[in-house]
Amino acid sequence: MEIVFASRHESNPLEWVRALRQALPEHSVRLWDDDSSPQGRADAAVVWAPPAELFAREPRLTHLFNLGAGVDALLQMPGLSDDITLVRMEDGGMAVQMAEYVLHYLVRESRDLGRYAGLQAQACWQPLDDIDRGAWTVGVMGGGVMGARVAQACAALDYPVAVWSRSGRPVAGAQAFGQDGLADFLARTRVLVNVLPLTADTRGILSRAVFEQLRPDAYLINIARGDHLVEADLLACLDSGRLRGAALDVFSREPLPPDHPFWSDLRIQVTPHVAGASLMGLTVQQIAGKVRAVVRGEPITGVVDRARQY
Ligand code: NDP
Ligand code: OXD
Repeated sequence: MEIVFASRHESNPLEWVRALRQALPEHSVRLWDDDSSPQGRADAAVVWAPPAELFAREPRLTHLFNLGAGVDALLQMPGLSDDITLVRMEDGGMAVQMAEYVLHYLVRESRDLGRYAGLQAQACWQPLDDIDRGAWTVGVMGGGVMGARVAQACAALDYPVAVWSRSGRPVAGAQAFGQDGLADFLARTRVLVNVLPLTADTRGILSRAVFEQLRPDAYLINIARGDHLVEADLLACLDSGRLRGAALDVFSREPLPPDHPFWSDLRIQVTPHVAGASLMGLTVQQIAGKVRAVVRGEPITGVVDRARQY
């Protein structure tokens, strides 16, 4: 196979190319070159935010290996032919980081650790109430690779956990809800964690209608995509006291513009889309295994269902 590495995101593309060449010595791996004339020789591309000209310049592509789990942006790219098999990253070291991220904010809120920072500033020695773990049900939207790991991590700390997914597939340590169970899922949730893929069905799902069904004093953690969230509804629900706060890793516009109100809102914790980063070693190993399987004519996992959009 000839494989082109075409990512506008990685700061070290040559390192990725080197790692792919090492893992796939029997194949040809090259770096996308903006200046070169049309090549049209690549069979596969390894991508994250690839250049817009990719499909015009490489019309022979049969496989696109995404460096991330979410394929929403790729699916929007003009020129992406239905004939190309789109393969997403399955974990690649991201799931444990997503779990860490959620645990950080879950523990911070449920243990009132943010308030202790305020008390320290006043040199005030004042123990706050003990945690009532049963009152901090975590509701995870999305029970896939990321959602299941997040749910299991929260359950391992004895938080009650509920997971909502399309199929309602069971997740160890959590109560599973299918698509029809959304109202029941929300009614028991205090900390709402979003790890859904962004699709036509899930865009804007983090809205006032959902927030109003949560338990009182609820907290939102969005680590999936910015377009899941209706920003005005979040601000309105924070103002009304319906929500106590939010941790947001992803935004409709990234980077988040400097004048965006989220930056200075003390009820909101902002991070720059870093909740889970695919790790080079694991990622390259996974892609190399799939390339070899494709060449042998064997089926692979992680193939995106274009109709479902994930
Ligand atoms: P998966 O495909 O493994 O899981 C998706 C889950 O969402 C499945 O459980 C699926 O249900 C469920 N789902 C999809 N559509 C619906 C719907 N309409 N209603 C209810 N449930 C639905 O994806 P991953 O867990 O690997 O990744 C999820 C997302 O996390 C990515 O798409 C990406 O946007 C985001 N992400 C963000 C990162 C960051 O750094 N912030 C890092 C990595 C991922 P079912 O099981 O029934 O199919
Ligand atoms: C992903 C991401 O989808 O990092 O993998 O956002």
